[in-house]
Formats: sequence, structure tokens, C-alpha cells
Amino acid sequence: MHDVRLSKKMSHALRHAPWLYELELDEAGWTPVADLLAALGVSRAQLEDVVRDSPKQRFELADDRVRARYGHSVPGRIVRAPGTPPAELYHGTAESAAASILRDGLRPMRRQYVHLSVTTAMAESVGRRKGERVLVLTVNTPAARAAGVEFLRGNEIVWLTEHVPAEFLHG
Ligand code: HQG
Repeated sequence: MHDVRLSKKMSHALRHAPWLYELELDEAGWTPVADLLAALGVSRAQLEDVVRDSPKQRFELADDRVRARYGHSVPGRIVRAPGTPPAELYHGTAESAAASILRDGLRPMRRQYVHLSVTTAMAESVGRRKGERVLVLTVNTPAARAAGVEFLRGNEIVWLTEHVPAEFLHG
């Protein structure tokens, strides 16, 4: 089991409030590992355990830099390269959000990007965080891409995008 408490602190520092830890993120979200270790008072081995064992692949470690792969709310857009996603991606949410989403499409709300899952099972578990009654929406990515919607790869299982208009969603 990885250290959930440390993982949550890392998410807070690398996604939401780096300034509280005296960290600076570059335009792709990277920050020096040494700075994060100093800020959290943990060893490199502890950090590596979390990066390796995080079931959702939340973090990325590259030599002397570390970043969150998704989930950001920091002001200042985290830049990612667009990619080609699977033909279907899924978004799990509370049923109570259905009317609003089917009117306005999927919006990032408090984060920088809308988060999409590669499997319905994963979307269901994401949706369960929001309520008992889960709605899993399917995104038709080829149609959205043809209309100019860009998809950014968070990791193997999470894709990001700025907005999915309702016409590319179905239940
Ligand atoms: C909803 C977790 C009304 C949207 C997960 C969602 C994910 C709308 C909520 C990652 C809407 C935002 C992100 C609209 C979207 N009207 N509601 N037009 N458009 N929404 O938590 O996708 O464990 O910011 O459906 O696994 O739930 O933290 O996004 O319910 O990958 O690593 O607004 O966070 O990962 O909620 O979750 P969130 P999310 P971690």
C-alpha cells in the first residue's frame, strides 16, 4: 500500500497550491524533486514509492523533476501535447449533473481540464466520488476532433480536454 497521506500532500502541492510549499511549477507542471522533498520533509525513496504505486498514475518522475500528470487547478495553464485518444472515452459523474452537462457540455469546473477515462469501469469509480447515482457518458472522440476539440494525454488511463460540447456525448 502506498502512503495515501503523502500522495494527497503531493497532489495538493503539485496540482493546487504549490506556493504554500514554496514550489514553482514550470509551464508543463514540473518542479525540482529536491524542492518537493524539502517542502514535505520526506526522502526520495518515499516519493518514489508513491510515484510507482499510485494506482491512478498520478505523478511522473524524470530524474530531478516531478509533476502531477493531471488534476491541476493552479492558475496558469499546464501545457500538454495533443494526442490521438481511443475512439471512445468515458466520463463518470453524478446523475444530478446530467441536465447541465447535456446543455453546456463537459466543462473543467474548478480544474484546468475536463478529465476522461479510458474504461467505463474507471469512469464509474470516478463518478462514484460525486454521488450514489452515477452517470457514465461516452465521448465520441473522432467526431469531436473533427470539430477541433483537442485531447491531451494525462497518462495511460486519463485524457484531458478543455471542453466537450454536448453533441459529442451520449449516455
Ligand atoms: C462535473 C480524480 C455540471 C463533472 C478522478 C464532475 C479524475 C459539470 C465535476 C480527476 C459540467 C468536476 C477529476 C457541467 C462537468 N455542469 N457539472 N456543464 N461539466 N461537470 O473532481 O472528472 O483521485 O473536478 O462531471 O479520478 O470528477 O484526484 O472532476 O463531476 O481523474 O487523482 O463537474 O480527479 O483523480 O469534478 O475528477 P472534478 P472529475 P484523483
